[in-house]
Amino acid sequence: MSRLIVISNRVSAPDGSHSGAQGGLAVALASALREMGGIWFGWSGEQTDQFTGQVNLQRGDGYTTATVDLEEQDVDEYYNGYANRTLWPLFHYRIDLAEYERGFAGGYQRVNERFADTVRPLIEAEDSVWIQDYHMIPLGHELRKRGCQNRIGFFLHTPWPPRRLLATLPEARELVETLFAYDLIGFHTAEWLESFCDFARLEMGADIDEEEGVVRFGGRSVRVIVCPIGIDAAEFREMADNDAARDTYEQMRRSSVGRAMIVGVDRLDYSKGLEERFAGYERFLLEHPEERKEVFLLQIAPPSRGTVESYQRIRNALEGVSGRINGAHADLDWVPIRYVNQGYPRDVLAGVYRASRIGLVTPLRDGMNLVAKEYVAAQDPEDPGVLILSRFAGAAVQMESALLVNPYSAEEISDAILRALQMPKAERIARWRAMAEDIEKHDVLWWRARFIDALMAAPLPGGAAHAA
Ligand code: ADQ
Repeated sequence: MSRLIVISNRVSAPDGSHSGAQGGLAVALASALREMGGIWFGWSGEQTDQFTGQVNLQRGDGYTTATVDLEEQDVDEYYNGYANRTLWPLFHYRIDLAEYERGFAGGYQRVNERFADTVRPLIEAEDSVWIQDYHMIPLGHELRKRGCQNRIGFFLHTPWPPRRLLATLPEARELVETLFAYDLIGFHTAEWLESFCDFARLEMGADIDEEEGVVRFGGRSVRVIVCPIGIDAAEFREMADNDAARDTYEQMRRSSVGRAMIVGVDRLDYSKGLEERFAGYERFLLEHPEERKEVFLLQIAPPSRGTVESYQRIRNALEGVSGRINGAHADLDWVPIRYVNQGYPRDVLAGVYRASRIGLVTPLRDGMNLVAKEYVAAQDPEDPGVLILSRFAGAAVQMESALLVNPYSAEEISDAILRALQMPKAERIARWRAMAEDIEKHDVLWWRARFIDALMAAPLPGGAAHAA
């Protein structure tokens, strides 16, 4: 039986000792590793003076983690640089924020080579390799160069940008060419997959076989699939009922004093549309003065990627906007926005979701968005809250029973808030049920089974075809 080698920027250890990868994704990958046996490889999160390629192996419950330290320059150029200042904004359609620097591109390439050198000796002949996300696009190609003949799959957790945007990246074509080293590429939605195919066809002259779901280029072919990630729905439902969640629920209910809570939970990231969300909420306060003191917005947004300037800017901007809105509208006994900059355990979040009347999830662009699914999973089936969801989140494809909005439109957000507040219970239940059933069916275990089954079904790569 084939072992699984999972490779991602950060790793989650069976004993929880690495804090890198968390949540549903970590659960799914860990369970796949336990079933198939194998290794989870990635960056340790630590820096070292001189890269040695020395692997820190930790054997645990069912699988092994292998991590490697990087040099400070690696972290600057590969992680903070190319991954988070170049690819992340570009892949989220923000070429205004994307920084194109040869130093970043070089560092990204160097670190991917270092990862390939380090992980290659750990891969045995029968293993299947599953590489995660935009940090590691060229890694499969680097492994092929080092003689790796195994099945290798790649999954992208972000959107894939439209071809005209991607064409602004100086090394776009070289980067996309490296993807043809894979046997399988997975995207969350058909839209991201189509954008990839557009670039391959129109910018590179690749041949698309839509029936087979195969893209051919330069004598190589790669299978492409739509494979939307889910959450661990059963776990989340149970969590929403545990002691911590119930305590939080009671606490939130007490502090709401009869007001309807609108909740937003996001990493503090410009892709999540937080400024636009605050603007939409303020619009609601202005347009519906009679409703004002009947609601409040709780926005939980722990800072992320704080060393990157665009993240410092969005943080400052949000402090300014929330402060201004509170200053303009607050009263002796009411504050319109509670803005909280920290992370909470998942069961506490589940309690918060359950105590709310509205979940406001309005990213400007999101590969999927798991918060929307967690929000639904945490609701009381007898009295569920209403999900307001951006049409530009990958999740919108599967969650059409949410109130879908254009997150750039303050008016649409304001209208949706009013509609959600006035929605009869029967409609709330019907909408919730449709989404909850789908979340249960297409959970994270479904996602990883779909990807791994497709990877196993891919023909074993022929030596010549991959001798790039
Ligand atoms: P993210 O951009 O991180 O993920 P998301 O899908 O919403 O976005 O996942 C965030 C996770 O972090 C959720 O599980 C959520 O519960 C948790 N989280 C958020 N805020 C938190 C807080 N304050 N405290 C504790 N936990 C918090 C990327 C892509 C997404 C894609 C996922 C998975 O950008 O589009 O859905 O990967 O593929």
